[in-house]
Amino acid sequence: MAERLSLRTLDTLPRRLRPPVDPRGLRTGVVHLGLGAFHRAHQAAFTEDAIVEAGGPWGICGVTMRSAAVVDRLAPQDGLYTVLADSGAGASARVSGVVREVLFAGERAGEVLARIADPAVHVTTLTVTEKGYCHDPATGRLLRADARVRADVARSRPGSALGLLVRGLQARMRADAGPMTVLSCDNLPRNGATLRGLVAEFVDLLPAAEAAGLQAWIAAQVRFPSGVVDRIVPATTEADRERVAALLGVEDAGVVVTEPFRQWVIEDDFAGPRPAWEAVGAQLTADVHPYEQVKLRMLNGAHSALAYLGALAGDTSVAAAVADDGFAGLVERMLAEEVIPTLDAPAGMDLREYADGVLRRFANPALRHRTAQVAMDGSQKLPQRLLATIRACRAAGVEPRRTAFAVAAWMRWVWTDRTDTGAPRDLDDPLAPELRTAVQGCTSAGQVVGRLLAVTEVFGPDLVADPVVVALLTEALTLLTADGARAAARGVSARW
Ligand code: CS2
Repeated sequence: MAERLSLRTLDTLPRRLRPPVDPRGLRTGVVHLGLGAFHRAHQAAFTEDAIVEAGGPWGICGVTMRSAAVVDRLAPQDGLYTVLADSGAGASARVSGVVREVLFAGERAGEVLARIADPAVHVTTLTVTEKGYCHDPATGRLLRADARVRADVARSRPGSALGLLVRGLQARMRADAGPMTVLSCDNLPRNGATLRGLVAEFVDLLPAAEAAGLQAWIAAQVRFPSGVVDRIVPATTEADRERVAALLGVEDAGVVVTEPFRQWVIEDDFAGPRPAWEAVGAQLTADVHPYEQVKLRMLNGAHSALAYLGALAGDTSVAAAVADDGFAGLVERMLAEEVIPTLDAPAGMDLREYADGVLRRFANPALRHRTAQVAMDGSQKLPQRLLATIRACRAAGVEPRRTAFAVAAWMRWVWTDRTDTGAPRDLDDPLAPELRTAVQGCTSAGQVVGRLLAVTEVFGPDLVADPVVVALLTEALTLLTADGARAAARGVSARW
């Protein structure tokens, strides 16, 4: 077994691969909840670059939420890991040293709370995925009956992101440790305001005396800016780890592979000090909303469309799905004719160019982003990615045919238990039991559309009442079922 990447082996690495900031002297100023690959390739990379530009004690205490796996990978490496950015035409690698502590909330919640209450920490960031917010995706409200919420309201050593945040902020209030910025980095609409609302709803569930003081303290001391994050970061594979080991000369169990592109737009609403992210390409702005709609409806909407269509057709990667002319044509026209006309372009942004860029990025052959990974948790993703476009088109009196086709592909994914090529499909979704029950025994596309549209956590109350939407979905699902995704998409691309 080769040696492992760590502070001890750091000086054996080729100089150009070493972290640009000496991790040994770096103090912690940020707590991050959800230490997955995305955080390591995105906010952590921005933060390390910001330290190079402007200094600051902005080491990160990374917290994993659902399992100890990432801690097991990173703790023996003193938090070090490699970011390999690959455009498909060329790659560059660098070891990052900005993550200075790693904690598994399931075992060390007390330390996480202490960190959030530490006066040296000024920012808490989150990437806990859509389902990590314990909210109703259609309304953004807290799922008060959710088992994670109920358990965490009752205990002082919580396990959910909301529980950790609320108890951490409570500890901070008690320690009189000063203001805090809580910055969501998940693909949710109005993520800052949504998180602020969820925290407030959670606090309301605490005993009255605790809730009153805490609610007022949070309102006065904590800011929840919204943010838009973008970088494609697929799950790391064994082949990626082998590739990086060959570069480093030591093993790295924490490798992340990504694209060169990265974007971060942040609402300029901080409670106190922060890393100089704007010095390294992040954009600070008064209103992120237009950027957010572009990102969620264009990039993520197209991603989900390709993921369901591709997964149904047996394309295991997004790059393979976008190489299919029928799928690419459908998604291109969805963006051009249904999504872009309903968006307000942020100043200086050309949405046609953005659409081309998105499809080019999806085609990156180096990423091998699995369609099944993007297809996961559709119930939490559909509202902001695809249904928002359907609503905007309907409000403008337009028929959102292609967006409905993408939603029908999700419905097909839920309904069938085999892909078009006969492989079993795995419905990986927090609402899987409800969705399976909804489509049980259905024998026609029309029935499936009716049953799934009635799942209000996803579709709200309005879409089922719109006969145009029902008809478009039924037509698309009928085609997808009869012809399979590939032939159906090819057919409609030629006809519509
Ligand atoms: C993807 C996103 O998994 C998914 O649902 O659409 O993670 C996507 O790769 C990122 O938002 C890109 O910024």
